[in-house]
Amino acid sequence: VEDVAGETDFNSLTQWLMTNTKDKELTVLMAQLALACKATSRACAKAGIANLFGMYGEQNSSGDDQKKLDVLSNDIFINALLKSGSCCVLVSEENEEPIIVPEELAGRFCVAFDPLDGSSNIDCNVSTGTIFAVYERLSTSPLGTVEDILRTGNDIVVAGYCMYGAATELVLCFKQGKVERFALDPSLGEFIHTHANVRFPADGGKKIYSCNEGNALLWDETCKKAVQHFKSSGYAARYVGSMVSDVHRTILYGGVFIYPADKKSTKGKLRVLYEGFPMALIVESAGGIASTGMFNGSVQRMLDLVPTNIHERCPVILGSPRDVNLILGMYKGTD
Ligand code: AHM
Ligand code: MG
Repeated sequence: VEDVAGETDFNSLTQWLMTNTKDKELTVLMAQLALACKATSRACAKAGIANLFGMYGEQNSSGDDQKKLDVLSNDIFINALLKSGSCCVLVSEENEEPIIVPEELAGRFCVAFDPLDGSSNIDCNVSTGTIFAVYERLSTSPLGTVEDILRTGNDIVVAGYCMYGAATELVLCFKQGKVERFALDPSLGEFIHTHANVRFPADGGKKIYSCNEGNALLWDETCKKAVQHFKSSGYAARYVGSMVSDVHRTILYGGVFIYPADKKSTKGKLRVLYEGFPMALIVESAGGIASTGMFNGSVQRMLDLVPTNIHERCPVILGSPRDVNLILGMYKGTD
């Protein structure tokens, strides 16, 4: 039968998960994560009408002021993950302490997540996103422990992000797998598989550098030099200020995203467990590079870090090999 509008030839996320994941507990977990993304997408879309813009009135684990949507999306993710029966430890940007799931609800997986990243963009209706990393627990005790999640990024089972933009998009990457894109069809309420095996443009793609250049005076000399190089080589500057959007564009168009350490924030701003690691796994799986740049005396592959604190930060340099290697070469003194 001819598919006139191209609207009957599609696969849902549910179909994709059940076909590609043999692990039932993980499939249920992923379905609950997708449900939480849909609920968060709906909350963002109706925020102006439902009086969900603005401050909640408390500070989160890092002393950041919490917005109403930060709190709501955090509740959505925690409830969905607890209900999955698949999790034993949850780490959220919005909770100072890890959540150890009670035995009667507990399963094999640990999830670190930032429920609504890009908080500064919430109230002006610019894109935000959710970022998450799933680990399988190591311990055999009745309850999960924080050690089950304080592990290198190489142990991640699934990494993903959901972007609440002009369209809501879920991007998933299973360990040693490919990067897959799903778009939310709001009328169906379903994520539809739109792109398989997403890869960086082969030639490095568009010449784009993405960073908060307002901090440039605080950067180290190499970072300043690298950005100066991009500017004098015809690169365009693009910076949304939401990591999900900036990384999504970097993967699809090419270029480089940088959030370096600086004189004030000596470990950078972004968090290892629920910002750096999941994005690093997705970027590497799409053929890119994710590094810390010079950090604690050496240039490190991001996924090799071993966090000792659930809210630990690290500098981030990620993107197409063409551009990331140029910066890393400068750090290593070869350029
Ligand atoms: P948040 O978790 O408080 O939202 O902060 C993380 C966000 C990232 O999405 C983004 O890459 C970065 O902070 C932007 O920071 P800045 O406003 O300093 O440029
Ligand atoms: Mg964040």
